[in-house]
Amino acid sequence: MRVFDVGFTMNAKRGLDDDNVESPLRICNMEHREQKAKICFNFRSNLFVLVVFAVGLACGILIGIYAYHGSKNMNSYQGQSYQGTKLDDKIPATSPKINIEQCPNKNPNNYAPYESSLFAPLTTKEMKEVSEILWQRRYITTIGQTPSSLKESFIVFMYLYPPRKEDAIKYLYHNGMKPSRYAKVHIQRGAIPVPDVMEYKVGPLGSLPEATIIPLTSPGEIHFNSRIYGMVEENALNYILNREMKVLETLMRESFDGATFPDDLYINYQNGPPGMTAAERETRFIIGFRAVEDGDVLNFLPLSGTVHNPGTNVSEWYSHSYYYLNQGPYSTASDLVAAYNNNMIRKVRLPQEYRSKLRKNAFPQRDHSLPLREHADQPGARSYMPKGPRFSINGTKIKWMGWSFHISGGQLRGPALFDIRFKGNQIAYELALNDISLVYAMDSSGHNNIIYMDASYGIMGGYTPTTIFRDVDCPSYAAVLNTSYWSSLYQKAIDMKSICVFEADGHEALWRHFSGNFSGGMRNRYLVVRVPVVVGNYDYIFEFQFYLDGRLYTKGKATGYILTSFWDEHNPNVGGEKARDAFGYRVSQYQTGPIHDHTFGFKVDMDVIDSNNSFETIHWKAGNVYDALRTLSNITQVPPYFIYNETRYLKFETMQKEAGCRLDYNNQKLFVLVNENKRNRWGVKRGYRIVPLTTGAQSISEEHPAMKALSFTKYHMTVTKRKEEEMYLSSIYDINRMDSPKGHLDLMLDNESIVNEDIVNWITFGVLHVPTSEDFPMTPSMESGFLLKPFNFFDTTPTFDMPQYLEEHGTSNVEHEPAFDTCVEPNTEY
Ligand SMILES: *[C@@H]1O[C@H](CO)[C@@H](O)[C@H](O)[C@H]1NC(C)=O
Ligand SMILES: *[C@@H]1O[C@H](CO)[C@@H](O)[C@H](O)[C@H]1NC(C)=O
Ligand SMILES: *[C@@H]1O[C@H](CO)[C@@H](O)[C@H](O)[C@H]1NC(C)=O
Ligand SMILES: *[C@@H]1O[C@H](CO)[C@@H](O)[C@H](O)[C@H]1NC(C)=O
Ligand SMILES: *[C@@H]1O[C@H](CO)[C@@H](O)[C@H](O)[C@H]1NC(C)=O
Ligand SMILES: *[C@@H]1O[C@H](CO)[C@@H](O)[C@H](O)[C@H]1NC(C)=O
Ligand SMILES: *[C@@H]1O[C@H](CO)[C@@H](O)[C@H](O)[C@H]1NC(C)=O
Ligand SMILES: *[C@@H]1O[C@H](CO)[C@@H](O)[C@H](O)[C@H]1NC(C)=O
Ligand SMILES: [Cu+2]
Repeated sequence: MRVFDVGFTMNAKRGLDDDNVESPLRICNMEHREQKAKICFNFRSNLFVLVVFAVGLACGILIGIYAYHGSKNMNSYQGQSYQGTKLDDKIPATSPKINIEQCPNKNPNNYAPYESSLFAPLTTKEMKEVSEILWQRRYITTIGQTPSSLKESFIVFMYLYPPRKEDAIKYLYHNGMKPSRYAKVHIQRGAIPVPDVMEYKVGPLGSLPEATIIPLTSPGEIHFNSRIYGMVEENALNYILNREMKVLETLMRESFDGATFPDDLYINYQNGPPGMTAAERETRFIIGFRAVEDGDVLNFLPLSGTVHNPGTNVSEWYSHSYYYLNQGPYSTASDLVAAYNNNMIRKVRLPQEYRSKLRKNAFPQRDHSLPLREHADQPGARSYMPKGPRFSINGTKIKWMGWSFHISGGQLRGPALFDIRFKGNQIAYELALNDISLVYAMDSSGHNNIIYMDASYGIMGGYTPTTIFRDVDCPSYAAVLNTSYWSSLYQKAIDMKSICVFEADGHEALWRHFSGNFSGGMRNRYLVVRVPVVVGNYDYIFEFQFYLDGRLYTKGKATGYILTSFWDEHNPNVGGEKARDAFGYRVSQYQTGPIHDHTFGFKVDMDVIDSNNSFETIHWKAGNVYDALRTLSNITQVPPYFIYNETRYLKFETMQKEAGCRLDYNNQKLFVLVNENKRNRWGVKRGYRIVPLTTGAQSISEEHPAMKALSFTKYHMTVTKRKEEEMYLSSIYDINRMDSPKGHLDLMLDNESIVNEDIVNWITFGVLHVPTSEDFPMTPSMESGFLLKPFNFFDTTPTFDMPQYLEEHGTSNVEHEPAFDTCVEPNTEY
């Protein structure tokens, strides 16, 4: 688990003048440009340069011009005559030099081993160490191989157990000792007489003989039947259902265009929760076409059932509650087949040749029968770094333009950042994704009431590994960090390219002003940490954007395949229009897109300057002037200069006790973390504002059986006093033990004081997803998030320590960004 570099080739230097800007430009502005660009990018020797000099010359100029961000040459590129502006006349001081040199490709990474970082995700090496400790001490029966049955004990998950905050702060700020690294390990213990699931803390890492194994749960506390689904269980379920599939063979062939199991059909088990109590294990399944991939969720069929599968003894498992086209339940597959054969139930016949079209309908490939859009055969706009990266990576510590922070995270909860500082100030100790919940609604026997809590599957690699797609997820000049996850299937750590870091050009002004006396502005550039992950059908993209003015955006985006439900136009619950049902729209020939939400839960442990903070809710009010003034003074008369008796005003409130808050557009509030003991130059308490950018809110009631497990979704923001043991806002087991949840957010709300305390804000945001035909087969990404924004934190606009653009009219007072030579975007590979 290391950081991948941004590529490192020093290329032949080719200086060129910019005399012939216009004509070579036109040469390159043709269909073949892409091909030529490749030749240019691949310059590796002077000989080659000579051979293709002419092509290179034209192309190099083009690339230089194309990428140059001044407006001058962009205008000629557009074929318009160039109209000089004052801006261009002043910056840069020398006219841009066009050459075909590759941009300096300084590596931002110093390759310090992750293990040296306090917060780094657990590395492959460390996971190996942890597994060896556990194997040696016979905590597990499965050693280094795929577990073959639930009767074995094996390691299910493994990730960093972060240091205690107190110890970390001592080390980071007060020359304290460096805290050791520990792993958190989940072990499914099928091999013991009363099977269960245990959690352990293992470490210190790197000290093999001395390492200790500390149980974090007591035996039996996590019921074996609350276990997380995995391949071992799926294989056992398949084993149980294989013989039933034989019973259903004819029914399936007749109904589903000749399809057979397992060649054309597969059994999907991800239809949780598995029962209402911790002791229950009832696994619903539904049949789907294997059209585009093994876990195809776009082509479910109206055939479902349930497997009773508690414990480890597969001989005691059985299937029941079979449904066909929502007709049932039938206790066995044979009962269903009997009803089918006696024509006692309504039947479905998918049209002949239907199966042959499935892949075409669902595979996300360019449709070559459609004409390309105009100019779509030309490459799109690109960015590059003229003098190499302005950020650095040391282990997992990132620094950029006054910001510094550590990247962390793990396979279950996904990405996290620690010790975020801006201009030497503490801003946040931890900013971490904790969970993603989805509550589905649909009219389908196998699928209704599905609830997913994605941390239970593993957000960063546990369930589905991920990789960065170069030039799609991030620009090609991004640096990529690898992280590892523990594969419970193979019982070893697996490395993946999971995080990219780059400076982005926002192509806009961060601020600007034009007046008679001056023109001034600053181009908005920001650092991006982006983490695309995959959880089954959905891909999520998490993103942290660090701005020059101290703002920090956190975003969650959802894309990928929607989960569909079978469209049955003769379903009596479908209305007359035959185009939608109560739970969504028909989106394809035999598919509906059932409604659901994607709700992201983050832990945001801000430390505004230090950890003694208070939470202010500032009410954005409107009312009469008298009431407004009375909020802070004792006036008895409204002053005469108010020309209206109604005004807006602020009402300041310091939240005293732990509580959850919901956004309410009719009673708007600002949420601000302040440090009561630190004031800015103007006497105002220094703070950071939390701005939710959400569009979703929980609508299901507190009585819903899953609402305890999902209690973080009740609020947009929950404020609690920080406690080491209140690590996450949900427990990965709670959705599998809805009657006895043990680790959800509501349990933290015990009325403690949050004034001048170390406070955690649990922030919930998300999107309500009503899939439409545009989401089939592929959902373009939807986003939501929140913003942390300095709020009287600085004495003045905090960007005047950066180069910027300014021209004081009628004087020689001029400022500009650093000058640069145009260069060719490096051909980075990652
Ligand atoms: C598994 O269940 C079967 C059927 O009830 C029983 O005969 C067998 O003894 C059980 N095996 C174990 C190891 O308990
Ligand atoms: C990288 O971080 C380590 C501490 O983890 C520190 O000792 C080292 O000096 C750092 N290197 C650079 C180049 O900053
Ligand atoms: C990152 O992970 C990828 C995928 O496993 C691997 O091919 C690559 O070598 C890793 N890179 C580093 C620097 O470890
Ligand atoms: C603004 O510019 C005008 C015209 O150049 C000049 O007369 C005036 O003094 C300037 N004002 C200030 C405040 O600099
Ligand atoms: C926080 O406040 C407590 C008591 O009010 C005080 O003892 C402690 O030193 C403060 N911590 C910081 C970092 O200021
Ligand atoms: C308002 O009046 C009360 C009683 O007269 C007094 O105690 C208090 O200090 C006054 N508050 C302000 C803000 O003037
Ligand atoms: C403004 O409204 C308040 C509340 O309705 C009322 O008491 C007050 O007399 C009004 N003042 C004026 C100047 O109308
Ligand atoms: C919280 O504490 C206050 C007093 O500090 C008390 O009035 C209130 O009932 C308590 N609420 C709960 C839910 O315990
Ligand atoms: Cu969705």
